[in-house]
Amino acid sequence: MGTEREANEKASGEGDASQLEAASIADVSVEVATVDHTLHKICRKYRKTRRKPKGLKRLQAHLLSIPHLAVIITAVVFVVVVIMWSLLWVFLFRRESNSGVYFAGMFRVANVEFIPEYRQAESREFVSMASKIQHVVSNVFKVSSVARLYKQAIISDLSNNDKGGVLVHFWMAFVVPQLRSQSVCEECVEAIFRDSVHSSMMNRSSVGYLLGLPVDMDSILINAVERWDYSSSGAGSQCAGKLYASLPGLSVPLNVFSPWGGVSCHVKLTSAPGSVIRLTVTSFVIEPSDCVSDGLSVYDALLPMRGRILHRMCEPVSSSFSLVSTSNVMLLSFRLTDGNKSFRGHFEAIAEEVSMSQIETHIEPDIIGQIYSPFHPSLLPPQCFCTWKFETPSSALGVALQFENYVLKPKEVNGCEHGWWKVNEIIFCGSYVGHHTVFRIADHSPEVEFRCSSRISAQPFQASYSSYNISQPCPENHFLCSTGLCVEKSRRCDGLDDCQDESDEVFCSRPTKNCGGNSPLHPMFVCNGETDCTNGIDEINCTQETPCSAIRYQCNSGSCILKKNAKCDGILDCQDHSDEADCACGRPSSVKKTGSPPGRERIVGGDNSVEGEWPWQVSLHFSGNLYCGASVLSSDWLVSAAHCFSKERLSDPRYWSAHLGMLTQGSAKHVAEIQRIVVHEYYNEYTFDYDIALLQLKKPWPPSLSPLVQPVCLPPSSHAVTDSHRCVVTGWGYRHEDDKVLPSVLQKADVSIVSQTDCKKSLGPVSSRMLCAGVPSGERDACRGDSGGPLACQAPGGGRWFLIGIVSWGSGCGRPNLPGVYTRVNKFTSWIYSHIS
Ligand code: 4AZ
Repeated sequence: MGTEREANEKASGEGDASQLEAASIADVSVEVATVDHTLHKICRKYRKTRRKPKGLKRLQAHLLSIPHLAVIITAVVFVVVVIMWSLLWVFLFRRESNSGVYFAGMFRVANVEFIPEYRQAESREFVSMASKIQHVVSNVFKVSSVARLYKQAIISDLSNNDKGGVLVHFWMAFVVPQLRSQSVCEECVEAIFRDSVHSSMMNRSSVGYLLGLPVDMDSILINAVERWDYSSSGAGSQCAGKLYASLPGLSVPLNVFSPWGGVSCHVKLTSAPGSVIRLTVTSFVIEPSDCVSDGLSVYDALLPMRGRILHRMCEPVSSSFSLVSTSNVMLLSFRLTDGNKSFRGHFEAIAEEVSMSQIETHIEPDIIGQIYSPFHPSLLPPQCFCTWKFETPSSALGVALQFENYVLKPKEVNGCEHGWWKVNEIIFCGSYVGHHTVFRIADHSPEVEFRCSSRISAQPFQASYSSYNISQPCPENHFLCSTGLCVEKSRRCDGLDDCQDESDEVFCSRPTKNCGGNSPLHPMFVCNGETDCTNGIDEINCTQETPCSAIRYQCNSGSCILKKNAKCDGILDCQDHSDEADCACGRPSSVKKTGSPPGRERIVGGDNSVEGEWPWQVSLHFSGNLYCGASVLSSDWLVSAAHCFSKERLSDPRYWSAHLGMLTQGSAKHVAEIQRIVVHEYYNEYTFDYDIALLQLKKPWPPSLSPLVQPVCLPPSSHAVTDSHRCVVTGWGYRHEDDKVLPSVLQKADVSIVSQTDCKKSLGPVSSRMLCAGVPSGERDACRGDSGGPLACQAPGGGRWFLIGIVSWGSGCGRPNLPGVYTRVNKFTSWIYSHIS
């Protein structure tokens, strides 16, 4: 047991440790030592000992006689075998049966005055206080149920905050036989420490006394950490830095380079109590990698505690942004592999922001002002608070808040994940969306309270406010959308998503085919590839240039044509021919009709597929077991559902493998490792909105796998699926809702697209990013295990297959009038291209 510095010195030799700690503070620049020098020393020593002493020559001749030689060889072999066996036992078997389990923790020692010397781990004051605290922590665990497994506690830092006393940051290590690894779980270790404090609490305060040390029960936090984190800041550290921002607003530069080799590095930032830290990232040059090899994790603590993560950067950053801590400490934990990797930025101490604004709005609704999230434009910290009090000039006028990409919805049973709002005592939850929304408050002097509620830093927001007429929120002849936007009444049921959530396009009567009339033909029939009017006027002039909208095909040149399904249909429609470029997709190899006979139940109500029938189908395995489906988009990208990766271990690409070109489980033509998982930033785990994720393979699959492995075509946003398309859902998921055994052969089931109106009627909260498909009887459907897999549709006449949906959710499987819900892929075309191209 010792302080962090002592532990470092013991492990790496005294000279080495001091060298390592000499890393510059403001400019943490890292160089990896070479072994050349050590090798030269060994060679010189070896040369010196090589000359033989003369008197030994006769003895040598005697020993080299045959009988003696045999005995010597036997003895040497025996000694070597014994040594090898011992080494094997020590390094393999012992290591395999025992493993280290590590924790980082913090607590507050109350009633002790913080002195500035505590900031220096070398100071006498720090060493004395740290050893006292260590003794206390060790004492707790040495008399606990895990005493025999407890190895050591290291006090790494002492800091102070505005609560008074001294905040203790510490590491703990346990050596645990693998069979007993459960006995030192995170909750168990924290409970042991809490119980000790609790049993020594005297009055009603939260402070308990451990060997006379006053510990604040409410401040205790212990998290399990990776061995990597423990050694990065302790014995094995290649780079460590501690920086202190003493003056508010004074910017301290912070640059980290790894020009010559890989580095893991912890940089600790602190500022005066009562302030918070703003870190500005100017640039971060790394390989995009899911933070497995390159990355930066920023913590709202001085040790890498999982519960206190503020932000993770796994991709390069080229445009500057900033983030804010919730107290006066912050930790930057870098992982940088070999190569020219660098971080540039600065940090500063800033005042905590508790804002309260009084805002008066004007009569004219078009006069607007702005409100901003706390610390705007910095990312929102996990804790913040802000109040706005509005006052309109008349009781007939309410307040309208227009957000760019944020929406307020009444709070339901689940907690609020992205902002907690109280508007005149009613609670709303905020979430991020990809469009504008307007939130109207029908009161002339409302009070609006906002609290941050994200687990990690969240996107900032801003809203424009204006007054509006409570009795008539929208101008005359306008329709009020669910997003709060007002659109002209004539735009209702016109086939265009004017409300941005399709609320103007649901509950519409089926449009009439006005083939000969004076009023324009409904856009649903125009240039959808099928002749809806007998006179054919719905399919004329389809390739002539026209103003762009979401339902018109956009050529690479930027110009748009009316033809919705122009992409890869074998006809050159765009003048630049871009509609027929990149069309090596969606064409299965010739299919032998050997699937199971109709009527035999598979998927839910599906049939066996045949080899090469769905060459984009991927089986995604988590820790070796089928977990989800996916579809091939290119030689190194797959697309799947975000909900497959939403929990902690599930988001780690190292646990996943992608099985390609497979018909029967276990017979993949290719198994690929995953480099990176990109989950949509607006994915909502309660509503399953934005349920889409991209997976990048470590290596592209070999072209020789074609045609058994092939991409599916990505639909442009204009893509229209009509009743004459054939849509098929495929996967290795369950064949019945309560089945226990998965099928081994890939299943396929033909389903029909269900209208958004009918789907909302049967399933309720179906967003415009979702699409429903099934059959009225429910006999054909996707189920658990199919998630993330494709719903592919083919135009009549044997065109290419497009990825129209991704299996997302449903109410059970195969139930009548409850279709399956899929992610509506054409809403994500540009999001997908922004990542994969
Ligand atoms: C699931 O749990 C799931 N019937 C997938 C699809 C459907 C239901 C559940 C649709 O992965």
